[in-house]
Parts: sequence; structure tokens; C-alpha cells
Amino acid sequence: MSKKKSQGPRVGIIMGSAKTDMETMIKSGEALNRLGLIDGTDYEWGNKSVHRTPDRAEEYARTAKERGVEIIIAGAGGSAHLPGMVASMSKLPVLGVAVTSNPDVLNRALGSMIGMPEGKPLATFQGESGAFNAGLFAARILSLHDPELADAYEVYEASLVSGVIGVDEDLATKGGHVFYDQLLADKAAKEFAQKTYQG
Ligand code: RP5
Repeated sequence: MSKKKSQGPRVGIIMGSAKTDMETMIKSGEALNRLGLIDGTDYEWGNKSVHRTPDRAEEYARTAKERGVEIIIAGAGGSAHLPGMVASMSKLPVLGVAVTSNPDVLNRALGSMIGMPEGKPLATFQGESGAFNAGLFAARILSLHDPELADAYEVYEASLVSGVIGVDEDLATKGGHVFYDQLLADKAAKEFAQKTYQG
């Protein structure tokens, strides 16, 4: 959608271990998709283990800006050094996402991100909703100099309002029990579709 897409990806979404973190980090991509940004064109992905491939993680942090990336979203769980390391090395704004697998892991990951030392800012988000919000936050920053994206964001915000009003009207017209039954049926259909997709 963006006029600037010919410049290459403007958002980089990276993570310490895609095999572990992707279930959370895909939400950042979903948020960007929602605003009309295109996977692989407007934003890119990377698997950068700061523990196992520190040189590759460092190279990404140091070179992303010169390739045209404007914002990095970095997700990690457990011993979550990647977001802080990238925030320390890159000249770009970095949004860290603490990946949730269990409460202990989350707390460790979150602490490592919100506890960054003075002078090294790292915006911090948590879990799947946090990953989605990190995508929105990245779009917010880009929309400062991208009117088309700013418009798309307005449309998204309007959809949040109409969504809440729609549910409110459903509750009033159908009643709570019918609404709840429909909610459960929708959830079951979604889970079935996911299982079918995963084989
Ligand atoms: C972190 O360690 C990664 O971000 C991941 O969340 C966690 C576990 O990684 P793997 O066991 O998948 O290598 O660095």
C-alpha cells in the first residue's frame, strides 16, 4: 500500500528463535498486514540468536538502517538479550517483545527489557497482544511521514469502535446466552480451522 515500498522493508521483525517465538511474533506481522503493509515488501523477518549467532545479530543491528529499515521489532523469551543488544547497537527505534511461554520465562524476559540502563531506550511489549501492539506502534511511527498509512490507521481505529458497538447491539438484541453460544461456536470453528491448516 505504501508509496515508499520501493525503498524496501521499513520494519524489521526479528526474534531469538523463530521456532519458539514465531507464534507470538506473527502478531506483529498481523498488525502490519491489518494496516495494509505487505510481508516481505514493507516489512521483513529475521531469526537472529544473540547467543548462538552473535555476529549475525550484531550485523543486523548495525546495518538495518542503511538498508532502509526504520524500526526494529525484536522478540525474545527466557534469557532475552536480543532486544536490548539490538537497541544498544542500532541507531533505530527498537521495540522489544517479551515472548510468553510460562510466567517465569515471561518475567525474566520482561525484566531484561524494561530494566535497560539509562541511555539505552527499549520500548517494551509483552506477549501476543504486545506483539500486535508493537506492530501498531511501528505503524504509528511510520505514519508520521506516511499520510496513506496514517489514513489506514484511522480506518483501523474506526473498526475498533464499530466492533465494540456491534457487540453491544448483539447483546441487546440477541441476549447474553445466544451471544455466548455463538462465541463458543466461532471459537470451535477457529480451532478446527487451525488444526486442519496445521495438518
Ligand atoms: C531465546 O531463548 C529465544 O528468543 C527463545 O524465546 C528462547 C528459547 O530458544 P530456543 O530454545 O528455541 O533456542 O533466546
